[in-house]
Amino acid sequence: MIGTKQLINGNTCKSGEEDENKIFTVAVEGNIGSGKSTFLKYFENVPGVEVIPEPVSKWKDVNGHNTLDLMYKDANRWSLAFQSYVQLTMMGVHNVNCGSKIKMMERSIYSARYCFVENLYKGGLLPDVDYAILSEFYDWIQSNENTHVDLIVYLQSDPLICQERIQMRNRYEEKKVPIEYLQSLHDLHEDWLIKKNSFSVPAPVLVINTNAGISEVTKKFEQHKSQILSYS
Ligand code: D5M
Ligand code: MG
Repeated sequence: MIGTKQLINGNTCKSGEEDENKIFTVAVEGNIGSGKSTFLKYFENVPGVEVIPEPVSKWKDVNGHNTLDLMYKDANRWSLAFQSYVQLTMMGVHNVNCGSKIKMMERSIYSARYCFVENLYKGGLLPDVDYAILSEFYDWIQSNENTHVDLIVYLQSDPLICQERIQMRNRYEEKKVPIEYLQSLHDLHEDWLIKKNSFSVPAPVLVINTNAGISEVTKKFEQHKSQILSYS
């Protein structure tokens, strides 16, 4: 039956239409500064594709509080709040029924849990109890919500190159992101999506190396376009 479903974060989405009007969902994964925005910008104007960026603007204004900034400034204190909100807002993105044939989302609830939460925990920035709460929340979402993904596009990039790009774009919150943070996030992406030795991979993975400059990387996106569209 088709109806409107009210989500926990206040958004609404159509429910029950999935089989009749199947959307092909692509999650674009990669380190900070790996070229996700460039990739999404490239696909933004492709007919039949709806691009959904990460809900960063929500993270930066939770009733006036910039939780992304708080997390970068004092991860020990703010990671649980921040990651809870990331899971909530990401669940909202998974639930969006955009009405187009292909939905391309920036990251997913999977990378939030398997890369970012894991990184904080391994780095000693997330106490055992906070990690347990986030894991239980994540497991509940997996059992009760639809977070289906059909394809993962993994933008693979050297952490040093990511760092250069982060410095170039000069986002206020990311001023002090150390190379060690990018390296361990990179390793977690590689373990999950390339070596496949950490967490389950929810969809086939298409790997695009994005170490090169923007024009060469854009050419690669162009080359992969028909391949990605043909999956849907
Ligand atoms: O990601 C935008 C910014 O948000 C960047 O500083 C990384 C940060 N981010 C995204 N997801 C998470 C989670 N789950 N935890 C911590 N930080 C996160 P960008 O890579 O620029 O698209
Ligand atoms: Mg981004």
